[in-house]
Amino acid sequence: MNSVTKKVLAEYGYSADEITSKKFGTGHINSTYLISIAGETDRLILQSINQNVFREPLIIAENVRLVAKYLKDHYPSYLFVSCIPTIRGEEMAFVDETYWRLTKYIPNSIAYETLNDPRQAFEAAVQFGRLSKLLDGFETSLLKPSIPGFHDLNLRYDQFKEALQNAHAELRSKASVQIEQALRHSFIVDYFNSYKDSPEFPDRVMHHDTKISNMLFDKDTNEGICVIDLDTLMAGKFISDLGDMMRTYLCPFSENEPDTDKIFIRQEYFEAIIKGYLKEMGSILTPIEKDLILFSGKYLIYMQALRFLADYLNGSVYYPVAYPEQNLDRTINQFKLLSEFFNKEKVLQSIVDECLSN
Ligand code: ADP
Ligand code: GN1
Ligand code: MG
Repeated sequence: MNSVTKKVLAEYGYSADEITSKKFGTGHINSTYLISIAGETDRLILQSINQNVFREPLIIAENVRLVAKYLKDHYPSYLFVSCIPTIRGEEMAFVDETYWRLTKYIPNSIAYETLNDPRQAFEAAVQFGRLSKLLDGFETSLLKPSIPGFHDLNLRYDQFKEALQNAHAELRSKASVQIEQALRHSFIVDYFNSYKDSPEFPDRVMHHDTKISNMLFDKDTNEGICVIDLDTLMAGKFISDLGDMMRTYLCPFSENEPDTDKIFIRQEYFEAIIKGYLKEMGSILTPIEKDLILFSGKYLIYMQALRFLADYLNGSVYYPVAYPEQNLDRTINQFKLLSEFFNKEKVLQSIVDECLSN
């Protein structure tokens, strides 16, 4: 174990000779370690917070603390993975200029990278929907944005335009087709703006990162256990969570797949997402929100394409890349997914209508 993790665990009262740690998970943002303690069966998850992304990590800690308290008071049996306090009672440990958090490792759990059964999509949609539903009575304005404007499509579009202006000519030229696609789809931003201030399109508590690796499943029964990765738990529109599920569950291959022939929409997964999400959220979504169910997929896929493209044009400073063109390949992947989504729009809307009428 390296000396920093030793120092961090000392903040939680553990001495170096009783712990072993190993790197864990595949997230883009934070570093995660699985910690075992000699003589104990319960294990722990230790994570350093990426401060280039989260400028004020204590905002995350405070948001999670407020939500954990609300859930404990109102729904005591709900499993919510909150931070274990340090021996000084702090939500996060601050060691060598970095914030760390410790949580319980959920035993017998597994997180998947891709889905191979629509039931996984259903379970995940139920779990993410349940979180927002249980927090329907929570005052959303108490939560501070851990990343300001995180899912604001206007901001993401402006950031893309800025990246375009500042990009090296070579990157601009390599991405010329995708830049044109990004500009051509700006009607998605306009469509969002025509609804964004409607009182029937309220802010709700959103997870904001509903990809399948942020859900824990029971290894034996494959039932959803709980959601994890609460860094972006904050106020937002319901299209964020529902849309990111569509973005990441519908295609059998992830955003990292460079072969666009493999990118297509699995209708049965779409139906599973809608059924699972409506099972929880169906009773509280407003009529306008229900009208925007299909739009949520377009919104999120387009936003992620803009984010990958902007990062490519910026020289890949945000998303880690395994090779120089990876963010361009991810952009190409997301635009292919978006075009598949538009191609299937009618049949997808009919699935939504049918689910809403049941
Ligand atoms: P990142 O922000 O880097 O995506 P996550 O919080 O999603 O970090 O954690 C990365 C991975 O670690 C998850 O996909 C999951 O496999 C595992 N993990 C995280 N927290 C837990 C936990 N409490 N119990 C079990 N596994 C966990
Ligand atoms: C990042 O942390 P991770 O890998 O779950 C990103 C998401 C993107 C996702 C794309 C804070 O999520 O918004 O959708 O990558 N998180 C942040 O894979 O930017
Ligand atoms: Mg994650």
